[in-house]
Amino acid sequence: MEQPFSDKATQKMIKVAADLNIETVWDRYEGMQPQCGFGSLGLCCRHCSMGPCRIDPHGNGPKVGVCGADADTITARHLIRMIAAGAAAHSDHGRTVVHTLDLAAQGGDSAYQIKDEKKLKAVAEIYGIETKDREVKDIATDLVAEAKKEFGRQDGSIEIAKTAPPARVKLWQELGIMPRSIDREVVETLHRTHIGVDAEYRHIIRHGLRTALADGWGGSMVATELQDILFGTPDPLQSTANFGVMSEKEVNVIVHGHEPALSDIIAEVATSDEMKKKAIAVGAEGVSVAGMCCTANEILMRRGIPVAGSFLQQELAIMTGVADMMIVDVQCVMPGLKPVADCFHTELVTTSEKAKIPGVRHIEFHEENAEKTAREIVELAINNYSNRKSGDVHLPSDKEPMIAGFSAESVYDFLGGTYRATYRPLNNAIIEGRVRGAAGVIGCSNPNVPFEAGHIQMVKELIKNDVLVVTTGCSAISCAKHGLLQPESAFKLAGKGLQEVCRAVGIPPVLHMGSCVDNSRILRVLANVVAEGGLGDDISDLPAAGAAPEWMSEKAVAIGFYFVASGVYTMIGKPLPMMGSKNMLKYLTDEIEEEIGGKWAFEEDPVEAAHKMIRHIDKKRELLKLKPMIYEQAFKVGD
Ligand code: NFS
Ligand code: SF4
Repeated sequence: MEQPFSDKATQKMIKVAADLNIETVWDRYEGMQPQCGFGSLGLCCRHCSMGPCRIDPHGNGPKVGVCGADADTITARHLIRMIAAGAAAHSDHGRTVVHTLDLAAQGGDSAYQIKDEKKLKAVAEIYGIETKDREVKDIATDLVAEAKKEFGRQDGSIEIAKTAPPARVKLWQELGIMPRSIDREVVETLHRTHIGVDAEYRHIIRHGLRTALADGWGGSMVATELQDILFGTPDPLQSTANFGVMSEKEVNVIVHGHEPALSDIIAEVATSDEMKKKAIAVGAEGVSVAGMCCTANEILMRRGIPVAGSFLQQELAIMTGVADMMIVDVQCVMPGLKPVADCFHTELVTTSEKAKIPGVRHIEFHEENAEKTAREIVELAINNYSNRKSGDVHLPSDKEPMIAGFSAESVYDFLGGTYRATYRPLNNAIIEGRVRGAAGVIGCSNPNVPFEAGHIQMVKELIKNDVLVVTTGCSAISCAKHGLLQPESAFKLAGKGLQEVCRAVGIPPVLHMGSCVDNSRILRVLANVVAEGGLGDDISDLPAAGAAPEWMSEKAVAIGFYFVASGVYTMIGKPLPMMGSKNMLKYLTDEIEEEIGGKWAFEEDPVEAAHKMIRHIDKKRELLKLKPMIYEQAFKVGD
């Protein structure tokens, strides 16, 4: 299909797909056109069987559903169900991590250990757990008990959410949106959106905000913090990204999905001497593991495992002909992988008790026997190596080096130096006008826009204008593939002020902060910057913005809403599916700011979107009465 692919490896693989006549996500997207206008505008409802109903936005058709729900109600209900689904996905991931920490705490022959005791203590203290002179396993056991409550508590509030800036917590309490627990808010969303319950769109969105907060400052944060305890808090490290990370001479195992519990063990087992010997016995030089989507980000951040590609590249990875195995767990795994795998020797394996694909081999993974399952899987991959057909091999050699592994903690160390961990230098750089502000550019890729152009063009425009960028998820993978995660990119692409800061501390102008649940790291950084002082007393005071230029998943909707609820100006490309309601549009992109300090913005042109974010950043600089920027800026407000 006609798409300008800026990434050479993808370009080559798209050609392979066309030559072999194998359908990809882009072909299916094209085949789906024209997509339903009612759905795109958020104007259809299937919440009961008096429907389905659809609202006619312009003509003389119905303006309300059979029950009387209007466009405002229908769009709001639909949106907060998206939030609930996204929050559920992130938080269920978090729940698995709690279970894994439980196993590690119990010790015995568990494959998991507590790798970061310092972080264990720090997180335990958030929950008021005594840490002094206590055994690690006892602290962990208490933490597991507290973490479990975050999911099912009936009254009170999510404890870890109280680590937000005090002014923010107070606002949430006043608005009645302090989340009680993850499950409770998700369930209430489903209840409220059942036929004939909540019909007032602002009231519905209010609860959507609460549900989203239960994700960002709840489930996702628990996932990130506990994963750090288990697998280690990331520190900057080097790695590489794109299809070229796979090797023709090695057995290639691709781990795809989201949860690191399995992939971490796979990475360990696959790189063992024992498996290397087995690989040599079948004629390969060893076993190589590469990640896809957020699983990639998880094992990259802590182990430096290379990244094969992002969401839209999953089918193409199989078409390289060298993927001896692709193991998947949950989320963002396309059922469309199966027909592609059928054309190649790739062994596709599902592993989660929650996710199967018809006709695909299922080897169920449970944390209790992690190592055994990992061995079984890696051996299967090794045995599949001899089935590789040389005529099927189309492996592009393209790959890019990168630095990844930034966390709220490592930003501390980096900017402050080893002896003085602090955010002061970052705050000062903003206050003095070297760094204009900060932006989080995150999220998916979507075939409805030119692949990666949204991420890359936006990020380049931001750093050119001295905006420090943090990135996660598939956006981070796109940045990596385009060389933006290298310190040199500061000299080539960043404005002079940002360049100076990057040079002084040796960081790229774009910091990879992990997977999508790790967006909670960005929340933590924002809270730390507020706490450091000099930039207002709430996140909404900061010269900062967020963006998901190519979003597609419900998780992205949940993330966007928790950023808005945290006081952040949040930009996406294609609008949320609610454009059929003028009231909702006005509310979400304007009036809501008055209530919560953050708001949504939609702009499909990534450069223009970056300019809107910069305008917001400048507005905040002005309100804080910060010094003018030291150096001339490429984009000036008023341009
Ligand atoms: Ni995030 Fe990660 Fe990627 Fe989007 Fe999917 S892999 S959890 S949802 S597509 S960024
Ligand atoms: Fe139609 Fe109302 Fe039922 Fe939705 S809930 S399908 S708008 S009758």
